[in-house]
Amino acid sequence: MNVKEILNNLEAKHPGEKEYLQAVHEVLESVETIYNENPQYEAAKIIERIVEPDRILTFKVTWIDDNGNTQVNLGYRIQFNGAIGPYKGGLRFHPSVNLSILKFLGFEQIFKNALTTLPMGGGKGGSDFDPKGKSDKEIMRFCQAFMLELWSLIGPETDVPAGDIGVGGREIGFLYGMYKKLAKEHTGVLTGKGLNWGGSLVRPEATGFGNVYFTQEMLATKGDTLKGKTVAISGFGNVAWGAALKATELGAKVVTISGPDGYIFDPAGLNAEKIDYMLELRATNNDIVAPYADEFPGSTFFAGKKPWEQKVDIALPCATQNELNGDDARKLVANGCILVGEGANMPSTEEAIKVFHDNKILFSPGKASNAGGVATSGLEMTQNSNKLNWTREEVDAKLHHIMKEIHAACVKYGTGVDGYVDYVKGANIAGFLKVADSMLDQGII
Ligand code: NDP
Ligand code: 2IT
Repeated sequence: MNVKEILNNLEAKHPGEKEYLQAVHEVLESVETIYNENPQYEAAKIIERIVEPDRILTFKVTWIDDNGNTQVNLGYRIQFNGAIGPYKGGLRFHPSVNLSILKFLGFEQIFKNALTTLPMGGGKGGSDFDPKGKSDKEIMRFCQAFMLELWSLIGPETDVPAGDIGVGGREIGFLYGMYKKLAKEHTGVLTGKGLNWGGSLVRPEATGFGNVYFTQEMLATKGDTLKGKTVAISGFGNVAWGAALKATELGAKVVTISGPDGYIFDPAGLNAEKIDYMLELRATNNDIVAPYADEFPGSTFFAGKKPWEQKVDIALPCATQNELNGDDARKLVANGCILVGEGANMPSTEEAIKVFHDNKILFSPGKASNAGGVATSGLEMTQNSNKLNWTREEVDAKLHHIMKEIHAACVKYGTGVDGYVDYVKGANIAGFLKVADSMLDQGII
């Protein structure tokens, strides 16, 4: 069957799963030529097998809130593809979570993890639980109830979850505590752990740092650097924080952050104090950035707007999927933006990516430029199995090296005849080849 037929069948089989179909469409479009040139993939039905998860686990999570009321949420873990290592990927707690969103994230994770050079398969999970406004005790009870269902399905050599939207160090702590109580062992079953009990230095910063290291590599292909560049960042969570820290350290001026309520424009640029404040805002569990404007005079809050309307050199979308559409992309390009580096997963719509490619600006897809998070999770797994801790410098150097390797892989498979690098194509082909060839080696299973 050719790629178009496979896609049509998939659309018929999973109608309405729009994020999942969007992610699959992008990858299959990139690998179509390679697939057509290598009949062994069609013979082993590699694409039909790679687009469907190995298994999807769904469960009910019941817990008691602070008022004594019973609450019911849905929990999921998708073990998508284990060809190159244990299933690996984050958990997302957000009211929007559904099967389509987790399938898109799990599918992307397969290729992202393959690009890291480390042995990790692809997985994702989460719940429609809304952390907004919840007390610490409620978060703890929910995490414990979630792990009560999940624990028997995961393990350090089987499936290793981590954080994503709504799941950070606090949640990983509560999840780990319950896993340990049930399994009666300390293992590297989760990553993003606290430093005192098996976590890795640099993991909290890793996704944002990696995104900026990848940005540096892209700029270097044009003989350029971050110094003096104006940067728009969206989001104000874990990834946005790490990206703001590293970009600022390297001499760029970060002029925006955003939340679901709107965005902040701060022409003076973020500094250490403002970046710390960003963390405080996030920790309130309220998901609003508006208070920043009162705290730091000279900055302005634009309610209900996105940062992409500002004139900047570089845009780093670090919030959520499909947050940057065709109109936003046209505004960025018209204002002279030279680079868009995705920190979030699939933040740009297909139309936006087309605008970036048509205008030949530097554009990196999340599966390449945000891979530093899961790569450092992989480094945490290695430290756990060796029962040792690396220094900050050691982890950071390994992360930096991995981001350079991912960039090189994108350039290898994505450079066109005119020299323009299509990083989407490069990342998808490099990731696909590693996973597809591993599947061939292991037979029809
Ligand atoms: P966080 O929970 O720390 O922060 C994300 C926050 O952004 C959410 O609370 C959300 O608020 C907010 N947000 C949602 N929509 C918008 C919007 N349109 N504009 C601005 N803010 C918005 O999550 P992370 O920083 O961990 O994740 C951010 C992105 O990075 C996600 O796409 C994630 O999949 C990706 N990622 C994360 C990695 C990690 O290691 N944490 C690794 C690689 C990728 P609300 O809840 O109100 O919607
Ligand atoms: O999207 C991602 O790569 C993550 N949320 C991190 C996954 C991980 O296992 O560290």
